[in-house]
Amino acid sequence: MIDKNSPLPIYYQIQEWIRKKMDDGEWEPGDMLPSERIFAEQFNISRMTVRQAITELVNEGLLRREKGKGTFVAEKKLEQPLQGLTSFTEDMKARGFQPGNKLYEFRVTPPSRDVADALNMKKTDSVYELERVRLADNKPMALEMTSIHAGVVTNLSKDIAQSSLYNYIEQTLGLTIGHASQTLESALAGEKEAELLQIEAGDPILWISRKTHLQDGTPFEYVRSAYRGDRYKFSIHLPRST
Ligand code: 16G
Repeated sequence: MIDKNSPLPIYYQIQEWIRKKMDDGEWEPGDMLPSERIFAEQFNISRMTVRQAITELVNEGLLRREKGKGTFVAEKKLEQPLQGLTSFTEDMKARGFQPGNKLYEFRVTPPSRDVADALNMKKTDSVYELERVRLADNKPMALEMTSIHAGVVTNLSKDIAQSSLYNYIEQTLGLTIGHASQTLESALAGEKEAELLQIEAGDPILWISRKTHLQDGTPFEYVRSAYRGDRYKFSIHLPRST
């Protein structure tokens, strides 16, 4: 399988061999790879070469290393379209995952200056501040820090924050969610994001900030969400504009 006379570098041939095992479904997400030693013996090559091949696939996100355990086939990333104003609960259900929430923070406070600016609020108004880790089939996908205008979205409770906010706004309060604007920024997880998302500090994350309005234009939500870089890729449809 490894051709030492080939112009293709050996580490690259190992990578192609691993990719094929994954494409053929022989190795599935969660499966543990043989150790570097076994690989090296099997192909009669150095462990350094094996490590180089594997490290690149880890960097690509196809494999993941767990300290003290080994190297595993990574979960497939979830593809999230960027157009369309949907909620986390809707997105997960549409994919057949069980949506979940871990609520870390729930409080009512005066708005910070940023939030007051974003939501056109006065200093004397109140916001609900929620900190939630969003789960799919019990696995952490994103950390959301949400500020909700308490004068617009009324009577929010911990129970509601533990299920779907948008469902409450639309079905219970009878309000119509209209449009949102978002920005995306790549970053590395700090200690807090790492702990809550069950990743390592320094792992890649994507910050998405969303400001959401009701149909009549009233802004009601300002959210900052950290998405796990190993769980998400984002797609967008681009009609040609002239
Ligand atoms: C999404 C939205 C977030 C919204 C939440 C409501 C982004 C970046 N964020 O996660 O703004 O608050 O859905 O979800 O898309 P829920 O109805 O399940 O609580």
